[in-house]
Amino acid sequence: MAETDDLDLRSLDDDELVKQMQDDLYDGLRDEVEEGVRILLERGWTPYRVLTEALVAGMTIVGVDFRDGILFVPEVLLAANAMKGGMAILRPLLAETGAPPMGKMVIGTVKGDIHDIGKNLVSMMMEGAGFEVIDLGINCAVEKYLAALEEHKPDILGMSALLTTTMPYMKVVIDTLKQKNLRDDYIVLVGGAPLNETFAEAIGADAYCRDAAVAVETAKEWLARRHNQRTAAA
Ligand code: B1M
Repeated sequence: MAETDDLDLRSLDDDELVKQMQDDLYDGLRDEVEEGVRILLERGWTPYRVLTEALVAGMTIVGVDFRDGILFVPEVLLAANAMKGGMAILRPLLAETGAPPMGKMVIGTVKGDIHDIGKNLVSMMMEGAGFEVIDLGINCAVEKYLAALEEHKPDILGMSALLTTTMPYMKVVIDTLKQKNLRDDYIVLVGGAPLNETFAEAIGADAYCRDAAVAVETAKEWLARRHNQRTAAA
């Protein structure tokens, strides 16, 4: 990818800068990615636009080359670190609504899976939309989800999985909720690149969320639905 030594990012127009940031993300250059994020924000870009058009799009390129054996785990870790640097700048801006909480969500990446970038994005976007989010992190066993549900009493349980080998664990969690007669107490939303709607339905989740923006919309929709059901039943 491109050399960035001595390159003044401020001299680039928006399109060039975004392309350069994607190259820098690919090369794991955290400082440069952070600077790019700051410049785009200064130029009036919304945090969401910076997130999707510069960072997420950059990570998609990394994903393709990882899949094709061009990049390996150490390089992808560096790219992930650069992505997190950019996200850390955007997080407070996305969360800056000041509105009372719309609802509460517990979210975690399932057992056996350490991918957390997508989950972190969902958490950020949900916080930005006014939800209180309890993030359990990665590699979450069913006991961890259950303890958090008991402690925080959220409206929503969110689960993330990025591996075809770990996505079936979501069913373990949902089946355990059913066994304990707790399933109907929560809206269960699932997401992650290898999932789809058919899978979500098959494991008994309420909905599959393609991306973080869809997660926010779906959460709002299901909360409204629950609210209406409860009002009708009262
Ligand atoms: Co991994 N990895 N990885 N990896 N990695 C994938 C997932 C893979 C598809 C790459 C590939 O081959 N193309 C592949 C999985 C193949 C498969 O399962 N069929 C893979 C593999 C094989 C592996 C290892 C096994 C590699 C190895 O060790 N040989 C290993 C597994 C480790 C483990 O988990 N046990 C591994 C390790 C890693 C790194 C540690 C190097 C790193 C993770 C760093 C981190 O997360 N902190 C990494 C990365 C970065 C990736 C790719 C390149 C990028 C993932 C990502 O962050 N995407 C990924 C390739 C890809 O997905 N294209 C890949 C960006 C993110 C914004 O998107 O996570 O999809 P995503 O999240 C989206 C939506 O899916 C949705 O919203 C998010 C935001 O819009 N969403 C939700 C996600 N979770 C949600 C939860 C919700 C709602 C929506 O709840 C309500």
